[in-house]
Amino acid sequence: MPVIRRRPWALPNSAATPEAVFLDRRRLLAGGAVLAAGAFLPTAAPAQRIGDVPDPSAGLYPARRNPAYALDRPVTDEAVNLNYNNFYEFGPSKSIARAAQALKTRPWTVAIDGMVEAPFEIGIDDLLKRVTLEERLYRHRCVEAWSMAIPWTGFPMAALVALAKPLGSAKYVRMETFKDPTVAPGQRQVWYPWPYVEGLTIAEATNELAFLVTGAYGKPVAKQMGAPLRLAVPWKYGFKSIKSIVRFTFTDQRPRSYWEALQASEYGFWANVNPQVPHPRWSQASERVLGTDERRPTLLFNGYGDQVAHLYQGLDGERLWA
Ligand SMILES: Nc1nc2c(c(=O)[nH]1)N[C@H]1C(S)=C(S)[C@@H](COP(=O)(O)O)O[C@H]1N2
Ligand SMILES: [Mo]
Repeated sequence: MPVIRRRPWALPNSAATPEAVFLDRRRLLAGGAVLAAGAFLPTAAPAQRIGDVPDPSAGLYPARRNPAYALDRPVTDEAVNLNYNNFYEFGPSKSIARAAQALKTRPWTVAIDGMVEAPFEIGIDDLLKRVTLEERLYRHRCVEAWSMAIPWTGFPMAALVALAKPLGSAKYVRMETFKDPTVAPGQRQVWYPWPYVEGLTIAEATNELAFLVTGAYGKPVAKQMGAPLRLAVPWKYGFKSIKSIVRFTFTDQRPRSYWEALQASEYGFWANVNPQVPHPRWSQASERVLGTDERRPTLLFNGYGDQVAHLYQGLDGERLWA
């Protein structure tokens, strides 16, 4: 198996993502491990199996497409999406697809707690029985200035908030990814603030665009893309779209997210896409469209301003864009 090992400082610029560069710097400071940069990757979609058993949700796909969510560009090839991922639990490179196959997605329990009428836990397949799946075509814009367009399958996050029955005093929902260093080698790197955490206001979480993803490309979502349950909030930079969620906590305290804990000066709570507000280390004016040779101008709110701009009225004192 060809595993290419390079020293982080020997990475070609095209492979060294801004986030990875930052982390490599931390790793050097922390004493220097060797980065596995180019792992051997599957090129075809993984079969709809979980270990030795068929995925119990496979029969739910493909779901009916909701035509309200159309694209201004072609859908990104599935093979591109399956082989270029940010999922730091499995390593800091984009080539984590193979490592992510170690994630065990059944049984998978989701906890709903905090400021709710009554906290509960629910298995992913029971949750799938309580909601109606649909397909939506969404743009995805990473803070690193690349983008994809993805046919997600899932259900509106508003449906989960309705099941949770938050108290009137709850203002935010905090989401958490699994934590299991025995399957996720990245989680053995103790200087990262595991588990991965993200948060939204309740108004954001119940906006029609906030989508909980269980599938992509007409089948259960691949592990490297965040199986069995991830978020898609396409008007925000990609790091807000947390993968492999195990907990939703309703709270009146603004959650401190993983990237914010690592580097608050660069990654904040709101992280709405805005081409006119550069990242401290690079421009956000345009984006590299993965799977093409194209660079496209980036759109305000990633093109979703009609649906979400009203959420941010009166918040001018906040750092809304990074
Ligand atoms: N748990 C977890 N969720 C995560 C990440 C991660 O490292 N861990 N990376 C984020 C970032 S930076 C992006 S761009 C998207 C990438 O999703 P994709 O690999 O499906 O394109 O996932 C987001 N969700
Ligand atoms: Mo990202």
